[in-house]
Amino acid sequence: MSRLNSTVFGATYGQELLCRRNTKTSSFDMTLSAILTEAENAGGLQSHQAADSFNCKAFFVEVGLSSKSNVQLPSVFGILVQDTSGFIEEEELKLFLKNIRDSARALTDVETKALAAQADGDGDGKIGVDEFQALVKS
Ligand SMILES: [Ca+2]
Repeated sequence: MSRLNSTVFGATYGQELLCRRNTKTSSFDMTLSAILTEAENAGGLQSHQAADSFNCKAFFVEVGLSSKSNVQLPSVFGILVQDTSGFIEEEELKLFLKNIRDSARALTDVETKALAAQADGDGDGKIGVDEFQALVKS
């Protein structure tokens, strides 16, 4: 089972990286819109517009991520990872909302730290795909 999961993840993630090399912004939008509806996307972002209003559990529910499958979530994770590290690092967490929609704001330092603390289950300073899925589903 875990072998199957990692194969699915590897394929999805590799595909995502390939897309990025071509048309950065449009491939993000295309991938995300295949997973989140426009209404989910807009609704979740709108209620977290004010600085320091970000609540990750509420956000994941509003934006519809908490109801996505364990096959879809690694694709979302791939969009949030800005480099080829395979992990979301603190600087990337800051841009979490912006990666979902360009016009959204960056998280404040306080929000970024709070999100990192919640998401980083093993405390190594970065968020792996398993930690991301656990956070979204928590
Ligand atoms: Ca970690």
